[in-house]
Amino acid sequence: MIVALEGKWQINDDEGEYAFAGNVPGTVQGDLVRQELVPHPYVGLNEEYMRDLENRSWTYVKEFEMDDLPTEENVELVFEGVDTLSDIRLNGRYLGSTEDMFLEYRFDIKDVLKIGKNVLEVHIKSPVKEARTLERAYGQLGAAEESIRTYIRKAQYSYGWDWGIRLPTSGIWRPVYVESYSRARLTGCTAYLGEKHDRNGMVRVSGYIVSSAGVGDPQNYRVEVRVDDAVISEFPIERVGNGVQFEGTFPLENIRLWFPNGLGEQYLYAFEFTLKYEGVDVCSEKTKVGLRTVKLTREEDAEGESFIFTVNDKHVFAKGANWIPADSILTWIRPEDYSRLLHMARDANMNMLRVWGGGIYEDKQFYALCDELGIMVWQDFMFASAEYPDHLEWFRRLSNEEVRETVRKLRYHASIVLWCGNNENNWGFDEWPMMTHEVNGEHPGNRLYLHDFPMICAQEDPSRPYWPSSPYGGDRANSAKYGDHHVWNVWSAWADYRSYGNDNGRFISEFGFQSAPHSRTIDFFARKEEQDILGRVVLNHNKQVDGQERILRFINSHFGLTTEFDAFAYLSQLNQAEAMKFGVEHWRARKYRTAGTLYWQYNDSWPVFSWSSVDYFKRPKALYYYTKKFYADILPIAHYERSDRAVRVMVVNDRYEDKIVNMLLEIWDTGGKQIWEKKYEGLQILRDSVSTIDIVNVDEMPMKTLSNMVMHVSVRCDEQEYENYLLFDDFRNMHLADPEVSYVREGDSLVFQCIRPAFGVHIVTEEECVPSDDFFTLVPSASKRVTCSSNRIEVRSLYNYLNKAREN
Ligand code: BMA
Repeated sequence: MIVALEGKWQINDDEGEYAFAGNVPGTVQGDLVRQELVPHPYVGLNEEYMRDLENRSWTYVKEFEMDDLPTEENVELVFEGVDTLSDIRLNGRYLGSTEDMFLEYRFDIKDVLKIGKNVLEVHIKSPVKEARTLERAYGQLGAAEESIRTYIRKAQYSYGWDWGIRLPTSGIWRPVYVESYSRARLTGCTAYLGEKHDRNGMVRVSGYIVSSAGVGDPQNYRVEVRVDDAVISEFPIERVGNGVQFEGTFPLENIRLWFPNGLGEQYLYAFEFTLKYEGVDVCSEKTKVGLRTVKLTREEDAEGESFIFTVNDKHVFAKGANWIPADSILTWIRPEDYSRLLHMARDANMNMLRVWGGGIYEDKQFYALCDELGIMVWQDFMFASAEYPDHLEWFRRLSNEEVRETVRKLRYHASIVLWCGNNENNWGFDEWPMMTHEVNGEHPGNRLYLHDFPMICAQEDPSRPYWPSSPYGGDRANSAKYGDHHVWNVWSAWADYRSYGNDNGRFISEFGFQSAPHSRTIDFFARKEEQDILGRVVLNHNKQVDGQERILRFINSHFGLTTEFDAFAYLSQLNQAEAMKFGVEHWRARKYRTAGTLYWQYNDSWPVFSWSSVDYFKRPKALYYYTKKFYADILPIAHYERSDRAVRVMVVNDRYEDKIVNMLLEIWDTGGKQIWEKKYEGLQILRDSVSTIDIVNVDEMPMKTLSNMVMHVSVRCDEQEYENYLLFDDFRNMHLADPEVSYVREGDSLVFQCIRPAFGVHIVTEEECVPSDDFFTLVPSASKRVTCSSNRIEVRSLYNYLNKAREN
């Protein structure tokens, strides 16, 4: 039986200044904002009002009535997540404390619960004061951003990040309830594919049996497993170490495998695990499980060592991005937010997201959706860009407990393809000046990533690989020759995106470029008069030191000087999209020598100028639309090799099928004249590879200068058009003429055409609406169909914005 304790709780701070009824699940900060007791921290400069709250401690009180007491022998109070350090009392009796926001806490309350009124009290300590005290006691460790964060097992980004507001929340962020049950319950049930031959294979199952009253003699229990409603078998349970568990193996025929998006279906078997005591059902757990195998293929080769995800014995080029928490106030994330963001990722042809180590282990709904949508998850453990005090026994124990529980809880998800020890800590040990401490000859934290976590993963979950860090591999963690690689010379170290062309990393797990959010999102946090590139409000909404300065620097290199705000915002997005396109094309053309690109970052946690492709309100930026194209499974690429004065025309085919395609290659000048064209018919592009179609020498073309030319490639495959384009110079050096873009409406579609080549064609809609394409390129020979629900639109392109930028 479950007694939910959600809903309104009474909340007070220790100083007696605040007293209000707040929500559970919820946070103090979230409630105060929603009740307008403090100004919205995402607007203007209001972030600073949050500072006072982070130093306070709070008491959450819930009174609840029990008409009867549960009759079962186990009566537990369950907290699925407390944020973060708390002492818990029921009816005046101290039950215990919480010290990790990612852990579930259970307390035996069989003897504490009463008939009639019960009073539950959770005293939550300031995460800042406590962390400061620990830092004072044990010393400051090297860390990006706020260093005190390393002492507390709380989402690391909440203390502020280079895209994140400082908002260390306090609250009860996941459900709370009383759970009573007889005998025992099941937890961590999982199934995965062992050996496989053709369509048949061995399925392995396992899980734990737990009980606060004691499990008793395991011999009396069995676990029955059903798959898609058919009883498969019953398995005995036994004591192993200090756990009671079941394990079993059974053959399954005609297996429908789970595949990543683009490579096949995402079949999910309905598993049901039923615990039986002397033949009688005790409880059951239902889970949907995709069956697949996954390994990391790492083989020595001429460039170093490969780093390829291999799913069901097929190599997969990982196309995706890095995921951060979808809100800085976690309890504001609704199921529909996860659904929308993950569907958008799938629709942009992504097949992988990396859940980054400075955030959270996401909600179960996140992983369930990734299973359904075929989005592979690279799952970091929550340690990021810092040294961690694993020399303190309590910290090491807590970190291990957190990782063990997380692995048990999430391991049945087919979508998770990798456990990864941390974000950037090992890179920091090797190269960051602030991360040079050593304790007993070891970097703080390293025993966790190199010793403890791999051992826990091997014990709990043989169904996927473990990797110590991102980036990792070789004698330097951020080596380009081994393992995965973060590319931050571009952007962070001020290099231009063309430098991606010199990076031959084996798997690019981070690279990125900043931009403005959608204009409606800017309107949310800045009044029109505050919309100034270097104004205070705008600067407070770009958390990277010199973030705006970089945006300006790169706009200047590619588009020319810009001070007008709207043009700046638009150009920042187009620049970001062009930058990611340039990198992805370079790395996809190296298919499997580079085996994946995860750009930084997919989403935002508040309205901000950042590296994201979809902003906080889930409004797509130019990059989102570019992503759909540069991650398509058929990608034509025209690459200009300056030294050879030749264009190499290639087609990447990620499908596991050979294809026969037609291709059209054209060169247009920006004045609207077609300079050249070549048609290719019946071209064969081989499965899972990159085919070079042609090498075109530009000196053989009938044109005097390359500067004002655009090469347009279009490939027709299975009735679908895949397009791309190549410029020979930066926009700032080109003479753009008015493209005269026009459109006609056909039903709910708009069909666009132009007289002269048009770049970054942008549909500005009066009503909120997400068109199916935006920021696209047009040439006079092609038209473009876009679905768009808004009737009142204005169409602009780069030409208009550049004029605006220059007039100013
Ligand atoms: C990487 C990430 C984050 C950071 C991003 C942008 O280093 O792991 O720490 O937000 O770059 O600087």
